[in-house]
Amino acid sequence: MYTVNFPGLANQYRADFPILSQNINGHPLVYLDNAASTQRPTAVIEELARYYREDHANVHRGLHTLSNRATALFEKARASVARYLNAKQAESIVFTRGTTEGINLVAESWGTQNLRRGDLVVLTEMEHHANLIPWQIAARKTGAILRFLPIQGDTGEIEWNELEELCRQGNVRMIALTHISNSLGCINPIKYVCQTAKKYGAVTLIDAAQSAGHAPLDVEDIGCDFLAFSSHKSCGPTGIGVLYGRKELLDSMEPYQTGGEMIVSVDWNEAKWKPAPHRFEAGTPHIAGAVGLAKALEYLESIGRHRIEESDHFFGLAAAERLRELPKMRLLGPAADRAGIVSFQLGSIHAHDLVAFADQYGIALRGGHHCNQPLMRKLGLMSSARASFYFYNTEAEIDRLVSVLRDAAKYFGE
Ligand code: ALA
Repeated sequence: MYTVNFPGLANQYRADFPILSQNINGHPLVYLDNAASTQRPTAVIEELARYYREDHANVHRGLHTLSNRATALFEKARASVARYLNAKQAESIVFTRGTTEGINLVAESWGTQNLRRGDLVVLTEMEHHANLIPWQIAARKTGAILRFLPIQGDTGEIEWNELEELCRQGNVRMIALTHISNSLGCINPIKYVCQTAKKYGAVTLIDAAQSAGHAPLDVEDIGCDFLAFSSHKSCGPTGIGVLYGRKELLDSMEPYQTGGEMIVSVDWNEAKWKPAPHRFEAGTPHIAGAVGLAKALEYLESIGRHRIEESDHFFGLAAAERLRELPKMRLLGPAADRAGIVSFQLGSIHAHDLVAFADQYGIALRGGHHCNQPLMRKLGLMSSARASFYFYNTEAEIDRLVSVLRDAAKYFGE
């Protein structure tokens, strides 16, 4: 039926997600809001409970057995994340609250220390607010200038050779971009961007919020300086995320927050910081979150990230193919190489109305500007509706989505 084949991971793994087997508003739940947050498998839910039941104490402080056990688990989680990203050292992994905090940390600490008046920070027009506003603030504080690689209409494609042009012309110090766009579903050529940046001595930051739980990521191969992602979009707990940074860069940066456990020594008027990652982890961290995240990454690896990537590819293409059948459908994002994220505008129906209509039939979509206000404005939209898929979704759920949207079009007179 489709030009791509259903990889069928749901047959094997859907049962691992207890939340999916419920009715919403009298209909079986069709969860298509995975770009906002994925669901958790039983293995992660149970690991969190087990940690609190058996191993919890504060980390890096106590000398007692429980504290040592919690510390060992927390540091083991760091090592697991490093392995997952193929980082050379566990010390390159900073635990944060999520992608947003990771990018804020870099923009504030690296940015305000290194950017000078007239330096360029290059972003794309499809950045999430979390990879835009921190740079606006860093630019305001330092006199640096933001430049945006433009997208080409609804497909979101970018002329990547413009990056090299920019690098040739100006003093580009930082290139920060998303790997997978949360609203367009484009997959950006991050390795090419990092290679170009290196040629011109620019530092790179990858927003991997939409890719870390969906595709293989190898920071050595990509060649990035920083990469941030969130656990809750990768089957792990909320409230925890990861910032990968090249160790020498992290060690050259001032702390983002200060307080307990990030210091070597403190006097009344001054303090000395620990090396990275601990200088960036002031206060009691989200220990259970780190333990749960390690379990989530183990779970994803047991499925195979290539298989998840292939599954996303199927859903992105198949959903786009089917949605195109609907009259007055305006689809956003690229035609071919796309992730499992499909945003659209159906006639003149407001995205919020569409989401509310779909919810009555148990379908969870997102509608709004997706934290991409300037992008939506450029596309001439106030908002869009978005279906975002994961490996536990089924082909039948695409059918259900299309059928409910058909009914919505009738209901709203389109
Ligand atoms: N960044 C998340 C999304 O795109 C919340 O929905």
